[in-house]
Amino acid sequence: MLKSDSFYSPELVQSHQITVARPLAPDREILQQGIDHIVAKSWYSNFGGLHERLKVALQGELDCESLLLFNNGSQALTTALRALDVRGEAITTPFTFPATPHCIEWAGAIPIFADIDPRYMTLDPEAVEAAITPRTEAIVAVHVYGIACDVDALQTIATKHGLALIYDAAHAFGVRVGDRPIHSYGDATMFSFHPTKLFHTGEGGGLVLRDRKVEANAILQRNFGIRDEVTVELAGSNGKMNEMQAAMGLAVLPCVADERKARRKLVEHYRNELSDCLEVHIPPNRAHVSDSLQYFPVRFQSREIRDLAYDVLRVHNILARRYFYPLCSAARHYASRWSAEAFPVATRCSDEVLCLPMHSGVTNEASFAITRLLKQVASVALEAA
Ligand code: T4K
Repeated sequence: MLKSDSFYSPELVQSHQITVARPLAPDREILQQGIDHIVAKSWYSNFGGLHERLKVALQGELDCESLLLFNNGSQALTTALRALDVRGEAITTPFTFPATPHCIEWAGAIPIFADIDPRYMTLDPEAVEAAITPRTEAIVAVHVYGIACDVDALQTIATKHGLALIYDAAHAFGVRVGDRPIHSYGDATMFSFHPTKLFHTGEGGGLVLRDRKVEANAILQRNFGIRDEVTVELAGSNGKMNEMQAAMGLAVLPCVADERKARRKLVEHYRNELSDCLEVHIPPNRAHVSDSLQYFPVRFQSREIRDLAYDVLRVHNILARRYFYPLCSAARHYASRWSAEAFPVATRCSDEVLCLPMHSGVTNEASFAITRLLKQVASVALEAA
């Protein structure tokens, strides 16, 4: 087996770690103003002025009439499931961050994994339909890497079987399908505002709900079920975004446009340099879906070559990540219910994908080192095959 050491090129070693993600730095002046506001008002959480300002700003940015802010994306997703009263089985993808199935469990429902589409890596509608039982109540689909799911096919299935359709759009901030924003599909869409995301609030999340009654329930769920000083309607959780998070969001939002520009340039570099390297496959996005610029996944022909590429980059101080390996269905908590062979397509994706560093901190030098090293791995791996 090829060893990463044999690819060692001292001149390509980066002087500092190039990580898969780097949080977008806030505008320091706006952040300071936010902190001053919080201290002056002595208002730190529970829907203060900054929370309201961020909500309005994000509604404009994301093109939605109503958006609920949360302390993280996982709370937002769990709240969506609770507000839609999903307690039975919820069909989801094993090719995701563990938060997705965990949220289903936190809401008191049962995650049922189904296989994914080989081209786009999102839930395969046929596999979803095959997984439906009398206990199925929801589909929880993930726009993985910001690649939109087959939204029309999933909606058809959800409507036919009377299921709630919930989207985990943790990776899909600002994505549009044609002229429609991504959250205009399904009953609920969750966004993550974790610092590894294009837009962030330190930790945070957003939730868009189609139905105003469901939204009213989600608002209660987010704040202990409290309606007013003397009325507690239900056993809600604490999902509130606090004022420091909102201050961060207000200071990060104006920087997103420049970050997008830098990421587009990086994507162009990756694409130009890797397009003639057939052993490094760049997964396509669906037609008419805008690029989330969140992750840059590439696929290799086997787990061995992918892991070699991962190791070779590491040796050069470049920390690409194997999102999402291993599959959620293989995690100890879920593995007893699912055989390793149950999801052949997801298994292949999980074995073959490597997410390259994707942020404005990737210098020209680093981006050239990344593509040069990947091409070397690919050509040697090809010879060895
Ligand atoms: N659904 C999906 C599909 C998701 O991907 C996620 C989260 C969720 C739901 C849940 O949303 P949240 O509840 O988190 O809002 C990271 C993130 O922590 C996680 O939010 C994200 N997905 C996942 C894909 O990536 P890890 O375990 O890989 O994080 P970590 O600590 O290894 O960080 C990754 C890289 O980012 C590091 O190499 C360094 C860099 N980094 C990270 C942090 C936190 C920084 O440079 N600065 C930082 O502050 O999960």
